[in-house]
Amino acid sequence: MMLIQARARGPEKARMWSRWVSLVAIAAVGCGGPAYQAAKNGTAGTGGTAGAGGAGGSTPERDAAAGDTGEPRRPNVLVLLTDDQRADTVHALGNSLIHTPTMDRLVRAGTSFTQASCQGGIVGAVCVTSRASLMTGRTINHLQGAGDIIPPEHTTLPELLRKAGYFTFATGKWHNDRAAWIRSFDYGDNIFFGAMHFPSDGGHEHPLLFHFDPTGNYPYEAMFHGDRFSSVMYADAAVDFIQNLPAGSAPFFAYVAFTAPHDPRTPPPPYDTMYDPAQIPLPDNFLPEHPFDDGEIHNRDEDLLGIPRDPEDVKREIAAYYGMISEVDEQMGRVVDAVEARGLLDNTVIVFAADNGLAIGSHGLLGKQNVYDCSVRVPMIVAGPGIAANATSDRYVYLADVLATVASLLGLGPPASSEGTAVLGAGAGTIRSVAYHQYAGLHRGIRTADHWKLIGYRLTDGPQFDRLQLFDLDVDPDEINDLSAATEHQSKLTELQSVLASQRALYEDPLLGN
Ligand SMILES: [Ca+2]
Repeated sequence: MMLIQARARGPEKARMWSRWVSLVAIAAVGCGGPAYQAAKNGTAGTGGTAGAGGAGGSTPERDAAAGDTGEPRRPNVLVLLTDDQRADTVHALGNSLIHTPTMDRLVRAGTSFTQASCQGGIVGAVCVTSRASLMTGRTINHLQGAGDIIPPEHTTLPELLRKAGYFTFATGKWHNDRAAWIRSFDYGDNIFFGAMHFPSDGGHEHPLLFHFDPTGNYPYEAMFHGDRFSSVMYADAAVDFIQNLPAGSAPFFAYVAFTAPHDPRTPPPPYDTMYDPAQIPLPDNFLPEHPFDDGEIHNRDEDLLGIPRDPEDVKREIAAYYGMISEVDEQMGRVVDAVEARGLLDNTVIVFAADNGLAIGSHGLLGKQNVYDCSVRVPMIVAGPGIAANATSDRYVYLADVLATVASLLGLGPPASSEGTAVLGAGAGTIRSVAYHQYAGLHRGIRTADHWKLIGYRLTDGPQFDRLQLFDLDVDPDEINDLSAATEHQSKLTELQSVLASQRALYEDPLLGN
């Protein structure tokens, strides 16, 4: 049901510009920080304040260099986040079927982390946990609850940058509490506070959004239905923000959180017919149903198709999913182009990632409520000044590492609450050799440096795992052949059970058992 009519495009844009200018003025009075003063005065930031993390923050030299001397200054940061995008859906990273020219451009421009992942989910809404982890750099069991609320003591990346003099902007999905959004961002537009664009709420075609509210109240009555596809609404807001940046303003942090390719998978033309379901191959690990009840066989995501899965239905879902990805790729491209058009591309760090993957036919599953690679691995590319171009890394990087990595690239110290590892820049640390994943109270998994994977399923109330799966990812990257019962692999199984126990202890799994 359309609750509120979409607003006209022209007046909306004019209103945005006036709000942005007003906000800069309000913020300048309220904070007096160099970013706001610089934005207000139309000059680059000077004076400087220490970064929130102290070490590595602004220095007089750095800030002097940020003046009108033509010298390089601290880079802008653009985060492009997609929703439920599997790691294997980028053309330049090996998917010959899919069309992703913008993601491919980022692959060529930066470093792709081909084994990046979220750590999993506390509840079915995996997005909540993964986004809280991305924003705060905290590991899965060190969030508040499932991450629904990001408490003030968990400093977010935009909070860190705000304190370092950045002007922070957001558009798109925020699946955590509004107070954390308000703490994090100076400005935003076409803001979606929610989980997904339910068809009954207008779907992707008419997403329920907010304009920026300087009072921070965001009353229900202010919500409006967008009149363009969700990705277009978010790209429009980001492009407008970038195009209207005052000349010489403070560096910006822009968080563009698309809701595609999350279902409902309803790509608009021409993306709705871009992929012919008849030409879509089933994934190698397709199954009509999961080999056993993993405790999560029925939930909203899994019930989108009946069991057993009909191969033709799965092909149609994948075709629509790919259409959604190509559509959001085009909108991402508009944002990158806007940065380039302002002459800022050479001094902007771009992070592209997704919050989690999706099974969509793999293993007989459709959703992300599991710890198979299809669901925990995500695309992650970082491009920008000083970052190796057209490079790949197969290290086990988490979304929780993004905060420390961006801070490292900017010469900032991460906040004390961050637990991630910087994987690029001057502050880069040693990247872990084991990746740990968990889902709710049910699934626990590890991937090891020698490319083995162990998953434990806790399907009863006892402390022990009721079922194990062992995969040799070198020869079986699709996790098809469970070797846990193979006689020749019992020593490996025992070894990995010990590693899994150590990882559960390291990340303080609240369900510690075996
Ligand atoms: Ca998601």
